[in-house]
Amino acid sequence: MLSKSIEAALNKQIRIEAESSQAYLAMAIWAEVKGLEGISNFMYSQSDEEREHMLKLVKFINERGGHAHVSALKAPSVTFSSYKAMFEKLLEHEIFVSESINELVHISLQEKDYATHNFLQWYVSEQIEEEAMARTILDKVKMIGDDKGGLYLFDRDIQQLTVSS
Ligand code: OFO
Repeated sequence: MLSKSIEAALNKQIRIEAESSQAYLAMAIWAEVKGLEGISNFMYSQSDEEREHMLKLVKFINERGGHAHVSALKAPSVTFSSYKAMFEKLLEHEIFVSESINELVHISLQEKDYATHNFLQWYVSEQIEEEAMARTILDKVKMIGDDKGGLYLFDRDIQQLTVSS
């Protein structure tokens, strides 16, 4: 059985994962409108993954006798000054999510809720992967600079980058 405070903290994380999904959907749409098809497809699948992360939390809360909540979401940014700015925002967001997961892990230990602690380890690993991926992408973007040919190849190749969900 989940304690009320753990249930509330997990529900907060549901909102954060849902907001991540919306933020990445907005990025996918922006990239699509700009004709960056590969980047757009990549962001659509990142958005889907964030929804999976949200659903995993929903199931966990309900299975442990809690009640998962769907709440109002903060509107994401829908335009970006450049695709580099968009990926900077992606890394910034992943760092924010990692901090939120770390805080959850901390609460679960404080309350000696080892089942929740164990469940959260999947999110800890996922965040390591996603932050690393966002950094790799940004390194490539910086290398490309204003080279149009480089952007063309990057847009084609980014579709091969995936993060396991
Ligand atoms: Fe939910 O995985 Fe990153 O944000």
